[in-house]
Amino acid sequence: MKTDTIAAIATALGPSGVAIVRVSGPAAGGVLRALCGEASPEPRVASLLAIRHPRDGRLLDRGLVTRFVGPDSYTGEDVVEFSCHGGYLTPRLVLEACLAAGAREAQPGEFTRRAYLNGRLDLIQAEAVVDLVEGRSPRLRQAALHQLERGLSDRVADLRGRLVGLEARLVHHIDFPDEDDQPVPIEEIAAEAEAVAAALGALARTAPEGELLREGAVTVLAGVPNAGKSSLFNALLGVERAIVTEVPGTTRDALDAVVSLDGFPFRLVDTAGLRESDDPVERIGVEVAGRWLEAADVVLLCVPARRAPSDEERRFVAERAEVPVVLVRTQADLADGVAAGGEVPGAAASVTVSAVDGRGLDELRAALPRLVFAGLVEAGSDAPVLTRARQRAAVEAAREHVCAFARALAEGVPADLAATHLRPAESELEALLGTIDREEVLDRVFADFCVGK
Ligand SMILES: Nc1nc2c(ncn2[C@@H]2O[C@H](COP(=O)(O)OP(=O)(O)OP(=O)(O)O)[C@@H](O)[C@H]2O)c(=O)[nH]1
Ligand SMILES: [Mg+2]
Repeated sequence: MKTDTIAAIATALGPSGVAIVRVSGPAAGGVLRALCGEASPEPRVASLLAIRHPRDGRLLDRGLVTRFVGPDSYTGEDVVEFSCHGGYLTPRLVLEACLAAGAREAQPGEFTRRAYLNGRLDLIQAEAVVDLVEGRSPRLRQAALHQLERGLSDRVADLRGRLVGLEARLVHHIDFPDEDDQPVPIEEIAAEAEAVAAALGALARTAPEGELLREGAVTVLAGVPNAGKSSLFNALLGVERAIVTEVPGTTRDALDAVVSLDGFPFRLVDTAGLRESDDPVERIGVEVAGRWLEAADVVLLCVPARRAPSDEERRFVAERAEVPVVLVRTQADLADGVAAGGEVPGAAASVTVSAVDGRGLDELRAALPRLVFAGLVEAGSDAPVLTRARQRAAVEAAREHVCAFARALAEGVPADLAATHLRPAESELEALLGTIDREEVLDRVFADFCVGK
């Protein structure tokens, strides 16, 4: 198939010092000549050149132009990058000039897709590009950079290699099943299979927290009216987003905003105070709060410090065994910092805070990452993390196949039959890396991209 030449503005549109228009494909050199004349700059050296429209030769801008000769480029093809002035008009004009010179406008993610198809990146790295470009939390950035540096790819490739090794060691058993003196005892093969399954399991267990890095942990502030939810929401955000009044039932609609705590993303949701109400608007607010509570990754149950938690509040905690509920004793400045009523069974943590003098807020900020991202906090920033459902599904499927293989060996199934579980495990990991193409997988991966990447 003949590839065409694509072009796009690779930087965000708007006033900026510099914008980059990127061109990739066999005609990139021709586009460069059409815009900048015959003197072709040395590869990988930025040259200050006049950029002109190919039709009428009018000056569009003067900028740094760099050409890359495939395969030594981002996409693996011939690439030209025009660094022109930013803003609303100049980059658009330079792009139009590239199109007039024979390029066509790139689809979202098309540069990275070409990089993948030309073997410059694997699929995990391609996904990491999206997270690096779009992610807003420092820990997601770290995970994405680690993936881009092949941290996860190397781990996956290593596990796949061990599966291939298992297959190789089985060959002797398959060819000479009845020999007593096997070069590798079957128990040793089974033990290695168990070890690979365990490593896959450990990787899969990073996924729930890894996926939350991309989405933000839904952190719902709940409690009776006037418990101080909106005040706490504002204090954690550092801006007065939510309306605060002494009137119970102030908050109706849920408000949400993302904050970064110790680099981890939390999507704070301020909700209407939980109570029975005759006011239809407030009733809807309470219903909305209920829906957010169902979606919560962690709940901050706000209870004023000056009184003991009520039976209802204790029940609220007891009924939510599946999500961590932090008991937040609010308005501590009104209670001399001493929370009345003590422990509530089932609470994941208890913190006494004041939105007025700020006490306890740092403790709460520190507690949340440890509760929601415990595994990632523990593992440190250099451990491979699965950040996408696609990655989790592949690793879990591979693990199941390896477990089936180990089970088959344990049950005395002949080696050649047991071995049939290994190929599918390998191919799950290959599809994860993208070493075998599955068109629909590619479409899904690259659907997330913006134009110019
Ligand atoms: N002294 C003191 N007052 C607080 C504190 N937090 C909230 N308040 C006051 O308590 C009242 C209720 O605070 P809100 O933050 O609106 O409470 P809420 O839980 O959002 O209330 P609803 O939206 O009605 O459910 C307001 O008068 C606040 O000024 C605090 O830490 N110290
Ligand atoms: Mg409120």
